[in-house]
Amino acid sequence: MSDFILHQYELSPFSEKMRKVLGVKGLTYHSVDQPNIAPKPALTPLTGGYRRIPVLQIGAHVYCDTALMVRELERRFPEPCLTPPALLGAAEIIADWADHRLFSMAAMPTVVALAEILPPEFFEDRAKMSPGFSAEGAGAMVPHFESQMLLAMSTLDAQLQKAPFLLGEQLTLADLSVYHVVNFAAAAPVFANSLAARPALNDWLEKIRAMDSGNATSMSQEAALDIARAAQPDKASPPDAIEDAQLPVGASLTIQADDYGQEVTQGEIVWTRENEVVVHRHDSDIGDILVHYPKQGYRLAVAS
Ligand SMILES: N[C@@H](CCC(=O)N[C@@H](CS)C(=O)NCC(=O)O)C(=O)O
Repeated sequence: MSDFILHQYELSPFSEKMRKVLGVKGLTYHSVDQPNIAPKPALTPLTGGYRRIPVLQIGAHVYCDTALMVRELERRFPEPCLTPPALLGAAEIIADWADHRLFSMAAMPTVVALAEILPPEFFEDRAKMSPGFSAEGAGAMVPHFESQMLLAMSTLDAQLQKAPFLLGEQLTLADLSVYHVVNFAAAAPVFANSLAARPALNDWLEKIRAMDSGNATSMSQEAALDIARAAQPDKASPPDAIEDAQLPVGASLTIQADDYGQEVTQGEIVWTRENEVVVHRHDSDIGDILVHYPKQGYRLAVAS
């Protein structure tokens, strides 16, 4: 029986990134369906506020942000390795570009194209979530993002004419991070047409679509919360924990994404790595939880 619980929803591109990472690793996991708009009453007791998807739960440990989840899975399951050490820095830089910049180009035109299958409150929810996004003005923002995304697709296609994967002969984190965005964007006719005209990009997309997505069994929200209630988090720091003078152990910390979905998690710092911070929180319903965040992409404020 697997210990991994992925809180996700089917249409979520970042969940698709994680499903493919779990597939590369050949892992079995539980999948818990969460809503695609706030509120998320069976998710936020685990995270303390963070509402983005996916979230990885392992007992009473909760991992926010796919960048951190990927590192955690590589650490726990080094074989098969998703990204060889010699390509890791380059792959993480491309992943950061894809998860933020490329995703921001693709998201608006794609959700506008998908409007009919989305809940009526979707645009209002995203307007609250993203500074600069207005529910009424969504349509007007489409042409600019569309043209930016088409340029990016052209660059990706040019690269993939030269090598089967973005960093050469083998699949890495760079591919899966770009893949989840292009795969989602393909739902918009303008991007589907662009793919049809770019065989190298299209073949690469189909190749990754055909790859394994791990072995998922569905789990109810309540069962996942029960697992958190029954588990005790492990507060021991790992061998590569560091002393970060800016983030002293025991201090009260607030954590907030620096882009969109800025709900705050607050807790006491338990340990930190170079690019990870772990806080302890007590939830009145589910008890003690350790929430893990990457440092990159998050505003960290210690209470003075
Ligand atoms: N940087 C985050 C981004 C996650 C993200 O933007 N997820 C989208 C869904 S794919 C989201 O949470 N949208 C709002 C929602 O689903 O409520 C990560 O890598 O996990």
